[in-house]
Amino acid sequence: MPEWFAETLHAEFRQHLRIDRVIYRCNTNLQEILIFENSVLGRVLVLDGVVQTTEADEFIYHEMLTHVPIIAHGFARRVLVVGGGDGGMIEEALKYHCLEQVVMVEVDRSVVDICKKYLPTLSQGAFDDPRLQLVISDGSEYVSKTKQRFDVIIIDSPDPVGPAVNLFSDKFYQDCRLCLNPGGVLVAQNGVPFVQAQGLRESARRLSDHFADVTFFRASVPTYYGGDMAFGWATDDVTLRTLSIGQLRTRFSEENLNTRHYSPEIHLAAFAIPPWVDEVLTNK
Ligand code: AG3
Repeated sequence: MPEWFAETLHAEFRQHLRIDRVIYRCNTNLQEILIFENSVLGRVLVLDGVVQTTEADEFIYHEMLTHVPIIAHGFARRVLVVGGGDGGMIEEALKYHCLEQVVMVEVDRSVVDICKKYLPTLSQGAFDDPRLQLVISDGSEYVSKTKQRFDVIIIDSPDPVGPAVNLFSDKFYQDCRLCLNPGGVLVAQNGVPFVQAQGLRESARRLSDHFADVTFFRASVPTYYGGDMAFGWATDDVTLRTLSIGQLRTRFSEENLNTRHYSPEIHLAAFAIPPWVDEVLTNK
């Protein structure tokens, strides 16, 4: 009998993934880590019973949360990644030669060590890039204390259950706002609206208290089941999401990026929000 992994994130609406081989399993002092192999998804990273990423579809999520804000910003030099211990986000961000520094703040050192070893295709050596500064700390504590300033902040958090709730709080968004250079932009994973509408509504309300322009953009990531995922977008510079397709194409081709999901057309389309999601946002 094959063994199955049942995701427990949504009590009434589950997904089951077949475990072809367990690669690694442990409890750190912060969470339970499981890595297993599935013949369709490749290696799957699970934290506290929730799928975080898989070798097969990680590129969609990581490309969208890096290239959309960095291309929209246009001249980012300093990027902060909160979370992202698997290294998928820094791998995408460090593709930009113009980036001088990427600071990654991950709360659990074991996630970094284990992912480097068992999921190397995610980071592809990015942990060795001299432009990376890795900080092992709670992200909310880091942004409340640091004197460093950033052009782009990427919040690559788990869902707002357990320790990650801090990364969705009003105080955290306010501190992030203070860490942004003028013209800076914050993006954040905000769950799947069809199954997590309440969380989306709360994030929209909290972000709107601190930023002039708040919206969401979308991508469909198969293992974050239930429909499109929403990514929070918050900035004081309203022009960042009014770039024309021509401007996006120019910036994209200048960078010579090798992407599988992101394109200038996908970038523009991602900001089209269906009315039922818009309703969640306007009834905040
Ligand atoms: N962090 C986002 C996981 C979200 C899963 N949630 C869900 N299915 N609603 C992923 C970390 C990848 N670097």
